[in-house]
Amino acid sequence: MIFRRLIAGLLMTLVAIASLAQDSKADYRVVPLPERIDGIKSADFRLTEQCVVNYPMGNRDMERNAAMLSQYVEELTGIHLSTRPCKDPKSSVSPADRNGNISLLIDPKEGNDEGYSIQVTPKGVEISGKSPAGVFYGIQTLRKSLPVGNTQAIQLPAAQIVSSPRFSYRGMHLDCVRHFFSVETVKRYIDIMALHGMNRLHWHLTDDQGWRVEIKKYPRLTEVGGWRNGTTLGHNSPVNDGIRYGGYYTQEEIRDIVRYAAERYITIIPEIDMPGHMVAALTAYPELGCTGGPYEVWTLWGVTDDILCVGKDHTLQFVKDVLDEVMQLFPCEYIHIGGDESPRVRWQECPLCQQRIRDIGISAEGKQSAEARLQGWFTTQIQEYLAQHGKRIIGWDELLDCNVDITATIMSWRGAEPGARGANLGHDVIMTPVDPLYFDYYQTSKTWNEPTAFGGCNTLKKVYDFEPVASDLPADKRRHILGVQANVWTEYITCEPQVQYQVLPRMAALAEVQWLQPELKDYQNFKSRLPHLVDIYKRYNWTYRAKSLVLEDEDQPKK
Ligand code: TNX
Repeated sequence: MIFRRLIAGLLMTLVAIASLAQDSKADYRVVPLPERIDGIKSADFRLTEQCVVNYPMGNRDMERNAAMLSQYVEELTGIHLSTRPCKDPKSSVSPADRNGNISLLIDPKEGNDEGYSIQVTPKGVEISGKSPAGVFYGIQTLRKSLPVGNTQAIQLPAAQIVSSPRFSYRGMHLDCVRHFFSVETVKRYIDIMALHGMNRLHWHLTDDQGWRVEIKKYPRLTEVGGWRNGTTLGHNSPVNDGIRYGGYYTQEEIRDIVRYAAERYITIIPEIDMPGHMVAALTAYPELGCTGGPYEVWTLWGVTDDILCVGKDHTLQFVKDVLDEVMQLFPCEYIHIGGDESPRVRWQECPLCQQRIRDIGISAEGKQSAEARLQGWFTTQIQEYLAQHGKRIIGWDELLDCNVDITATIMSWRGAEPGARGANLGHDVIMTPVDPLYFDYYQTSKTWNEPTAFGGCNTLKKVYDFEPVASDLPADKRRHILGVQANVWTEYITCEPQVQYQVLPRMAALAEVQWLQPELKDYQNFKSRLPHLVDIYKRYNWTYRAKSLVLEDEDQPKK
């Protein structure tokens, strides 16, 4: 008996020693899956603390890329890599210097602006891209290929890896109005996006329930509009918690977040929703409404009849003033001006709005009422103003119903059909249909034991299977589909772990929709690669829905 125990103990010790001696191995089959992974018949590259990350001297973006790679490697494996500027790591670093190291390179010959290639040989690792953004995505792939856990050395199999994204717009949205999230939380959301190769954050900053961006010219927007006298309980119940709730981002904080995102090649597109979803602003400045109020920052969810009065020149001036400051804060090409869920009942009764309709000479046409066309006129005014400042607008798909200019980019949310319709008309389009890309919806039909969600059922598989380009969209219209985004409305999402739970791992499925050509997509294969990505989530202490890792009923074809 003792003898058997001794043998068993000895065996276990031997196994432990053997696994210690054996370096852990990287696996390049990450999420999103690179387009090509070609193994090279050669020895592995051995990554240890002796490796240096080379980057081109004088290139600030690449310097940051190198620092981030070093940080990622340390976070996941405990291996510390130092970074080093080189004149040109490809040509002018002596082979001795290049040997045994990782070199980040700009290579104008790379095809896609955001594409990358990774070359691993026993002599070293080279990550190249046409732009620093491409190199960054290569870095993310290398990062995700690493075994998670502290170690001394990692074997990187020799290989040539090449990839580029299918879509140029790869977005996530975050509603910071219905619930307010701290600067740190938003930055972590940006970190999560970066891990998934995404490049646009659509930031919902104003709505009926709060105004969250400091506007110096109109301080009451945040002083008054930033706060509500409670939040409805349950699904829009008559019971209100009566607790004053709110908050806002100062301009300094916004600049800090915009910079943080830009360093991760993520452009933030702010949304200032108009003419509807404006009760917070109306509460602060009641003269902006048709009835003059009084109004109260809304404590319910849904759609209200109180919207901006566009019969008053003052309202247009207000919007332009606000956008002046917003444009200063957000250097991106686009401003999202909302345009959704804008009932026009107040306009029907408002003498000033009716006068406006007569003055500009519009009337009902086809299915569009005069008031619908008034929203089109208002949107065009704002669009032209922004165009004078070199900016373009994005708006929700309701804009298709009110005669807006073709240069407006449409966000298709009420299904995929408006997106196809918009593209056929010649609008650029971003696909973000409720089904399956509303991540505020449940992830399963078995909703017991799930945190309260808006409703619906958008499973991991549904997200994965989403095809953004309608099969009958003519070839010459396909280029109008700029990309894909998932939305996170936060009526029922009150804290950061819940935000993370709603998006993870659905963001992983979305990343493959955004990056992979359809013929490369394979759900079962994706699911086999997912656990490793989840190990990374765990390493960062991010909350995720573990049940989505196992095969669920929802994955099975309907009987
Ligand atoms: C619709 S999507 C909205 C939001 C809600 C969301 C809830 C859109 C343009 N409007 O105001 O928060 O549904 O899922």
